[in-house]
Amino acid sequence: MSVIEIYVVPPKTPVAACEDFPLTLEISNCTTSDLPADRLIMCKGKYNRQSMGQVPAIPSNQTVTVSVDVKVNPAVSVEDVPKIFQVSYRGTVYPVEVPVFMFTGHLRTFKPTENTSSPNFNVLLYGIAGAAKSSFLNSILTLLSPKWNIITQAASGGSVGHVTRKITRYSIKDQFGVNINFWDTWGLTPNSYQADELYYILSGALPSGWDMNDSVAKELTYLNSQEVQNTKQARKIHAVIFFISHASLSDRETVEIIKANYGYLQTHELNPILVLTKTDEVFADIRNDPLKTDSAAIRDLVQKAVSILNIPENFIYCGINYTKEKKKTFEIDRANFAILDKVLNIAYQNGIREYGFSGPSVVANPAPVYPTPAANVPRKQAESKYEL
Ligand SMILES: Nc1nc2c(ncn2[C@@H]2O[C@H](COP(=O)(O)OP(=O)(O)OP(=O)(O)O)[C@@H](O)[C@H]2O)c(=O)[nH]1
Ligand SMILES: [Mg+2]
Repeated sequence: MSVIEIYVVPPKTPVAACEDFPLTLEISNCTTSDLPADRLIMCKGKYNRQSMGQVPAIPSNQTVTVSVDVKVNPAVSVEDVPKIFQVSYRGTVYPVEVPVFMFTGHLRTFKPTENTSSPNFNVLLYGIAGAAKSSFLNSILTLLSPKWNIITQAASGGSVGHVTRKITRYSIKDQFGVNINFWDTWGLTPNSYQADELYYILSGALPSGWDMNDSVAKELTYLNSQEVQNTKQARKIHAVIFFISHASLSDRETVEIIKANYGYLQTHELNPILVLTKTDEVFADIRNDPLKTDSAAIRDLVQKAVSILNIPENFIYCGINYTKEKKKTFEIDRANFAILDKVLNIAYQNGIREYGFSGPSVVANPAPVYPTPAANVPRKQAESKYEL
C-alpha cells in the first residue's frame, strides 16, 4: 500500500517545452507518523538534469505543495518531452506523470511579423480525400486543451466521398491562444480541384465557407468586391500540411496526384510537411508511440514517400489521430505536438522569406488557464454564407 503519494499540480499556464521551469508537486503523507523536513531530487533523464527541492515537515495525513526547478538539457526538442518525471524522496523513487499540454507554452509566442499583414499564421490542411485532415485538426484541438477529453469539432469519417465539403477556418487563437488559423479543406481526388482552387486558396482569395461546388467564375463579382479584397492578405496561406494515407503510396493514379500537388506547393515555396496517415493499419504498435518510426514496416513507407517526392525525412511525419479513444494519451499528443511545432516554425520562416523581418516577431499570448473557456463557441451568424 502506498503511504506517500506525489502528484504534479499542472501549472496555470503551460511552460515552454525546452526551457527550465518550476514544477509544482503535491506530496501527501498517508502514514500515521509525521515526516521531518527533507530534500527531494528530480532524477536526471534524457530531457532534464538532476535538480533538488526542499520539502517541509509533513504531519500525518497532511499534504504539502512544493516547487522544484526542472533543469532542461541543452539541445532537447519537443519530441523529447517526457511522460514521466522520476522524483526521489526519502529513499523511494516516485514516477510523476505530466500532460503534453503542459509543455505547449512556447507555441503561443509565435506571431507573424508586422509586414505579413496577417495577425495569425494560416496553415492549410490539404491532401488526399479521407486521409485524416479533419481528424488531425481534432487531435490538435485535443492536444491544446487543458482537459483530458477528446475534442471533435470537425466532422470526420471520410472514406468514400467527401466528408469535408467546404473550406473551413478554425481560429486556434480564439480558443487556445496560439496564433494559427487552420484551414480544413475537401480532399484531393482525380476530379476535385480542377478549377485552380488551390491557387485561389493559397492567395487568400476564397473565404471560409467556400463550397467545393462553388464556382470562382460565377462568384467573380463577390470575390472582386472591396470587402473580400481588403481581407485577402489575412487569409493568405503561410504553411501547408499535406496528408496522404499510406495506401496512396501503392496506387499509381494517386501517386501522380500527390506528386503534382506537392510539387505545386513546393513551387510556391511553402515547404509543405508530409503527414503519412493510418500507418497503424500496417503496423499497429505505432499507435503506442507515433514518434517511434524505426520499425521495418514504417521505415519502408517513409522511404517510399522520400523517393516519390524527393524530400528529406525530417519533413515526413506519421500522423496518428484519436479515433476511438475517450481520453487523450501522452504519446499521440506528443507526436501531434511535434507536427504543430514544426509547422509553426515553417510558417514563421516562410513569412520572413516572403515579407522580410519587421517589428516584434514574438508575443506572449495569454495561454488558457484551467479550466479552459468553452471550446465550442458558436460561430456568429453572418449574412453571407461565407466568413471573411
Ligand atoms: N487507422 C486510422 N484511421 C484514422 C486515423 N485518423 C483518422 N482515421 C480515420 O480516417 C477516416 C477519414 O478521416 P477524416 O478526418 O474524415 O479524413 P479527411 O481527410 O478529413 O476526409 P475528407 O474531408 O473527406 O477529405 C475516418 O474514418 C477516421 O476515423 C488514424 O490515425 N488511424
Ligand atoms: Mg475532412
